[in-house]
Amino acid sequence: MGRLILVSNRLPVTVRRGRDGVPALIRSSGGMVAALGPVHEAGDGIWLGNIGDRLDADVEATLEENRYVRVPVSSSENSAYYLGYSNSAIWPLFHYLPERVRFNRSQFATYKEVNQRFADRIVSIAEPEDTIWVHDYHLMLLPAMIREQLPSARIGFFLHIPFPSSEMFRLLPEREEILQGLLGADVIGFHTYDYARHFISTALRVLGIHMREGAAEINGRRSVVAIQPIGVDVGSWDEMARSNRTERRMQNLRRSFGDKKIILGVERMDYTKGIPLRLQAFRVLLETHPELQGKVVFIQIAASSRGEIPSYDEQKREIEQIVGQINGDFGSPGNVPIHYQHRSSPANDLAVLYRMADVALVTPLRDGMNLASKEYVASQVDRNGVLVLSEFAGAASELGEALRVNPWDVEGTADIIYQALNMEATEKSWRMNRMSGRIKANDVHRWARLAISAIDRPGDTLPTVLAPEASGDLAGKLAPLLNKARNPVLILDYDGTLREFTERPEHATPTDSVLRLLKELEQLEGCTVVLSSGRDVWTMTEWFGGLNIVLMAEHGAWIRMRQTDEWHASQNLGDGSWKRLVLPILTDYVSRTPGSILEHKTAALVWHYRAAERDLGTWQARELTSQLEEMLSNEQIEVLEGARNVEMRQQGIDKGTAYHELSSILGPFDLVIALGDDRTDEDLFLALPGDAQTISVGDARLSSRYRLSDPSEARSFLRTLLAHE
Ligand code: GDG
Repeated sequence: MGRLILVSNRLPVTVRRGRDGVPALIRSSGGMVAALGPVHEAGDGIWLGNIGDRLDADVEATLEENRYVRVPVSSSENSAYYLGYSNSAIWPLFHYLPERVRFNRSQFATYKEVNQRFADRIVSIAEPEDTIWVHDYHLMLLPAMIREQLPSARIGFFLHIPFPSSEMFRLLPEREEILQGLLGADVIGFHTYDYARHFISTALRVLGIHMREGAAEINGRRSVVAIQPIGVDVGSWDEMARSNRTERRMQNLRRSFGDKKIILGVERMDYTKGIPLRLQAFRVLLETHPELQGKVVFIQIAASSRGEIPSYDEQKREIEQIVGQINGDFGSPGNVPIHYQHRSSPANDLAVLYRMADVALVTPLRDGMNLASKEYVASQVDRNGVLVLSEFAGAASELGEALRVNPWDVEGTADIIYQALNMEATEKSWRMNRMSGRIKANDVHRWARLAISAIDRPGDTLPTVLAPEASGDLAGKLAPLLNKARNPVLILDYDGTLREFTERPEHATPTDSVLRLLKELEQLEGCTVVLSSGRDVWTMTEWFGGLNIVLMAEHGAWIRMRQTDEWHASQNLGDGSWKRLVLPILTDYVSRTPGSILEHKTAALVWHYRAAERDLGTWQARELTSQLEEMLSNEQIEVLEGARNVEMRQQGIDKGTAYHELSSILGPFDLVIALGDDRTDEDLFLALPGDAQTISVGDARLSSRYRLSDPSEARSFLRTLLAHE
């Protein structure tokens, strides 16, 4: 396992000199830094980014000691690359505000130069085993630039902002280049299903690349789209909110505000955050409910950000004007309706406000995720506040118990604020409880762990190219080998190999033609015919019990040698106590993924999503797989992604070990012909001798010698093989 190389536009630290003049590094605030800071500090990895263009030698040395690698960006480059292309073109466009977009070719040229500088620096330090994880819209060309120089590097990319619909994206003059840049990554992560979907349709529309089930093959390599919703450091917000300091501060604030209800807004000053419309909604609230005047106070924190960009400065002036008007119209001595702060507060001061606020107004016009909404929930230790959340924030897809608003509907927002202020305590507490449970289970540390393991995912080490399609006379080629062999074995998988899939597994009963074929194979002189399936004993007996062939159920957990024999359990079969651990999670996935079902087996549990909405099922499967892999890492349990299913099964029970068991009884075999279609068959293919004739059916990337396109081709191959007999 190599090192983790994190890459972001800015390094996550600032340098401050102590009284003794010695430079010290202070960790910056923000979600990504909270997530990755501890990963970086605890590991032996490297973090690359920009931190000003001129540094003293001792500062450079301190950075180096802490494994921070500076990529220098001059201030003129910064204006073109960061303030220009990144924040005056990409940022507004990706937030659906094209009227704010300023495209400029020379700024793009600088963006490209800076990305190339990052790439060259990475290439100069990366080692073959390293995992490179690139962050955000400032570095979208970087994955392909690294790939060009390091073709087999493991590269992940994560976008913190929305990925817009293709209608919006295609306004970008450099649309092809940006997409190609991203597709250089092995995994491209987004916060939500919608952004991932937009990316996939944009890849098709702009580049003509078909991403099937969220993945595309690019120059013989797989690029996968992943949904990775970022979380917050729940533990740390909870601790800050419960601290004695917070208690003391709350008492002080209570003295200033009396029993006024507190409405809170927290964000960077940014036109995407919807502050002016929110203030207008507050005005409408005071107008339509005059009884609230003097009874509520609105605290708006708008930490300064990107002030050098004219549109940010305009936004600041607009907000200040509205605040002035509302305070002028509704305030009186001793009653200031809006407390507005245009500077950053320390995080523990935010925790005080989050804990106290009766209502948090999070009403961005668009937001990739929005961490403030989750920080509010994490700090609501008394469970007596209400979150009002814009439907255009990524967080809305996770925080379903928030009161949802369309921020453009000012009157509607005012109505919802009123509803929030008047909500019953029990309702507040159940809503908050449910959200709190969810954000705790998906905190930022888990996000980082899962995302990093997705980049290193062993699943992706499957062969990256398809086996060559078999020519028409594969049977003609193999028949002489079969005729010559003294003790051959023919191993057949059932679902997806001999028989087409159906929406529900129980509907895939063998057709007459499959049964007829198996009957004929049963007669193959001197050849052991094995039907090796993931199905349970009961189904195998009912469907194939009458055939005199070897049957394997549950991937070899059970074997029946002859028609007249009993089924025998594999020696590796345990007591199944691990199932209790995973059943609650699987039940949750069944309810969150309409159409999916759970299958119980002796040595396995299988979540099937064939009947679920195609892309949703695929992504839920990936999420489930990562969650289970993490959870079961200390158990003797493996998690396998099959053909539209995820299977958890005991280790040591697979088609490969079942083959060895069979071979020790009926072998050695001098010819093996094996047909299969998914990962469970890969176990068999890998266990077979090098000269085995392995055939994959369908388009899964398995280590087979040949490939047939579907079960009907597989059946006709077998029929032709019989005909040559
Ligand atoms: C981008 C995406 C995505 C705010 N004021 C102060 C302060 N903050 C902190 C908050 C929060 C962070 O800034 C803001 O995070 P958001 O997620 O709300 O928004 P962006 O900065 O736009 O972040 C966004 C995020 O990346 C992560 O992927 O969610 O959609 O736009 O943590 O607490 N922190 C301190 N003082 C302040 O006054 N200390």
